[in-house]
Amino acid sequence: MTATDTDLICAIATPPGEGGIGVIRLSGPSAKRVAQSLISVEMKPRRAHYCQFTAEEEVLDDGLVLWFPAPHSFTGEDVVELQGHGGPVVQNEIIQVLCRHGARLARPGEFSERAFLNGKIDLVQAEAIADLISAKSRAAAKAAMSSFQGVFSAQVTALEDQLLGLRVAIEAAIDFPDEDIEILEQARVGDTLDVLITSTSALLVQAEQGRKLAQGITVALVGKPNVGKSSILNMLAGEDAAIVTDVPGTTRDLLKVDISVDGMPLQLVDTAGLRETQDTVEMIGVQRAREQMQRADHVILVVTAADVVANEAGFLANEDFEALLQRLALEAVPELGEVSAVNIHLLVNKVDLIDSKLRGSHPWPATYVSAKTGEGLAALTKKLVQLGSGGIEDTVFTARLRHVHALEKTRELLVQAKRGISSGIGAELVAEDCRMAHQVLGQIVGTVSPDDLLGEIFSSFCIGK
Ligand SMILES: Nc1nc2c(ncn2[C@@H]2O[C@H](COP(=O)(O)OP(=O)(O)OP(=O)(O)O)[C@@H](O)[C@H]2O)c(=O)[nH]1
Ligand SMILES: [Mg+2]
Repeated sequence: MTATDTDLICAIATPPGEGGIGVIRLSGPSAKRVAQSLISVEMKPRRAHYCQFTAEEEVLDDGLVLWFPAPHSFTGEDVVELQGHGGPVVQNEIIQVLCRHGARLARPGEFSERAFLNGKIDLVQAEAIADLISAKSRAAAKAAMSSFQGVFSAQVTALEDQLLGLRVAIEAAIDFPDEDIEILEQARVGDTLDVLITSTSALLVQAEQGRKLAQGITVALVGKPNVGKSSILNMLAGEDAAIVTDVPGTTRDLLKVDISVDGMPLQLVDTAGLRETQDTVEMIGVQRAREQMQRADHVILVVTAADVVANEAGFLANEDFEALLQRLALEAVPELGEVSAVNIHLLVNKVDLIDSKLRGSHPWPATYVSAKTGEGLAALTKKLVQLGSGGIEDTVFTARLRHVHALEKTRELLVQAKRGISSGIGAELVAEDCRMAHQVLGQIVGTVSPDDLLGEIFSSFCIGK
């Protein structure tokens, strides 16, 4: 699609249902002419006119009409807003009249897509609008506003500029093919690459935080069958979302539940208990649980108090916590290899089943709960808030997974280019890595944006935005 594909689109821009005011938006070259067919006042640019909206001499509604002539509008096209009463029947009737006069219903996000195609905003800013609308906390709304104002885009663009400068230096070196590597060295290409790799890594850390803030983190509950994973999910969700029975292997599939802790969006994922099984369905469930363990932002490894209480003396004292965590995690997912204790947290459930005098001494930084009695729920909630808000106070802007992936790929290509220089592979290959890095980076703000990428981004928007 190009910016010239501009037929007239219309949509109800306010939320569905009844409201004091309902806004209908029109965008396209014929917006003014088509809107004019409903009203008798002659619209002036950027002025609010109070008038009646009529069709075939019948008054449908009354309210304000505003005309924003191109290019000074949200989409960069002629835009008209009809601000009438917020009733679904009356608004749909007006939409039908507009469609009879040549408008068509906008697809989700089509107004923002046009704003992007007409150069009013870049892709990151367009996504920030959607993030601002769906923000679940004040911190998320504030960070989305920063992205909309271009804070993230400016940093990406600065990287793009540096990368462009580097590519120019490399291409210049290629003009002297006999001595290209020496010339790359002279042009200090390696040093510039180091700087770029460091800046990309720093931006990646910020983008990852921004993603967690905007989209919430994913926390997977994993462990052996019957340890109480589903019971814990139900306790946190405040409803019986998952089936709980005393039969090991009850949960077969992933169950995702969105919860909010202290205003922080968080997705909990219940998983099938990990064990060797011949049951085909359970086997697939166990495989999914293992995949989820690698994909989630944080993993809560659930064990029962009985697993960690050795004897009357209390909790296993002779096993170092880190070692215990490694052992349990490796039992769960052998292919994980060395695990990062940062992302795996131990939850000891069923503490109600052990002698109360043993409960006081908790030797490890684990969370101790009973899904049956609710003991330890406050500590678990506190733990989740801690996981969800890790570093959030430093989060400057919102970002999305696709931005994070693009930055990771960019860094990978830059590292590859740097290795290429060190091993003397030839300037052409270094140039190619840098070209690809530049292209991947360009996808973030939309300097390079294949149509399918745009379709994917804008289809997640609400109608009328
Ligand atoms: N006494 C006690 N029983 C519990 C507790 N949590 C769960 N249970 C019981 O343990 C059994 C298994 O609970 P689930 O929540 O289904 O366990 P799960 O880990 O999801 O099991 P799978 O889905 O089979 O992997 C049920 O009978 C629960 O009622 C607890 O804190 N204390
Ligand atoms: Mg279960």
